[in-house]
Amino acid sequence: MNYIDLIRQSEDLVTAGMSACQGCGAELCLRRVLQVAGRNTILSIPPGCMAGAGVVGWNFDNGLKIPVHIPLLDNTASFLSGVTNMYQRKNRPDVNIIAFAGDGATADCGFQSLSGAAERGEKLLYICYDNEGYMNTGFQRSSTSSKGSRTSTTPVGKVQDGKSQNQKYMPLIMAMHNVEYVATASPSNMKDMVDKVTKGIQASKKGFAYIHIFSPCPTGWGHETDQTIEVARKAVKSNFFPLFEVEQGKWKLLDNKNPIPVSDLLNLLRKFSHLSPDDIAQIQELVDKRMDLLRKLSAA
Ligand SMILES: Cc1ncc(C[n+]2csc(CCOP(=O)(O)OP(=O)(O)O)c2C)c(N)n1
Ligand code: SF4
Ligand SMILES: [Mg+2]
Repeated sequence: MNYIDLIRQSEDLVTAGMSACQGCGAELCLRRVLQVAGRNTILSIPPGCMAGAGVVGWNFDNGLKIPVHIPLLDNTASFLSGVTNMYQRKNRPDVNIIAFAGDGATADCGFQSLSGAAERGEKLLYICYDNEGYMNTGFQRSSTSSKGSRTSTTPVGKVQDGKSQNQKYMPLIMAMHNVEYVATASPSNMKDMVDKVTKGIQASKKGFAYIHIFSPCPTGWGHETDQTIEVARKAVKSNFFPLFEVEQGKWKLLDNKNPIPVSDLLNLLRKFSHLSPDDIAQIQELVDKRMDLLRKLSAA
């Protein structure tokens, strides 16, 4: 089925009443993931905005139309390892086992259980929605917050100028686990995302699959709620968030030969409004170096 028909015909598995902020990138991506996955799915969402927004269910007011469980912040991948093993034993490989976890739950608190499940080749799809911070608890920095980000724990003032460390680049770390499938995706390139989620689900029948989604957060990043897709698009077009996939060791990179300057993206976000031209030049250099590395890996 082509992309438009798939989205047009598939059921929205999120009930009314979900309370994510207006313009939330993660909410849009969650809906699309579930439209691709369908009803025969078990989802795990650790504490974070997507759990807090009510998708795991509040009273009988809202929730999902499929089984969904909220594990701890640090054990999503090990929790789902048990679930998928149970379904393999019951000879039910048809059930899609999917995690939808924030960057804090993925790159920080849950990193150990994620890395272990990936190395063991557990048959599941782990999706990280990366809004670059602990948004649900008040916009604290995480290890994926970009250098220079203004967050509630890396403020801008006399002592500090936003986050001073570089971002931990999870997609490459996961690719180096040599799992069945790794991809990055963005809501600005929805057809690409839908294709990758489809492939990720197929790969999860054979082993571990990981997708890292760029998830603009208007409330935490400081952009208008109707700019979410524009932010995501500029992140891709500037190579700030490169789109690639690694399928059984085979790399495919969406190469931007003529990227826009990274300042076109940074200027949209109030979390970067304090940056000097020098700071922006440093971020540009980081972005260019990472893209060069990805080009080399995908050419090898
Ligand atoms: C071990 C532990 N520490 C702290 C918390 C409190 N907590 C709940 S949600 C959350 C933020 C999670 O951030 P992330 O995974 O990036 O998801 P987001 O809120 O950004 O969607 C935190 C710190 C917790 N639930 N468990
Ligand atoms: S704080 Fe950000 S990630 Fe969380 S619900 Fe609001 S827009 Fe979405
Ligand atoms: Mg987060």
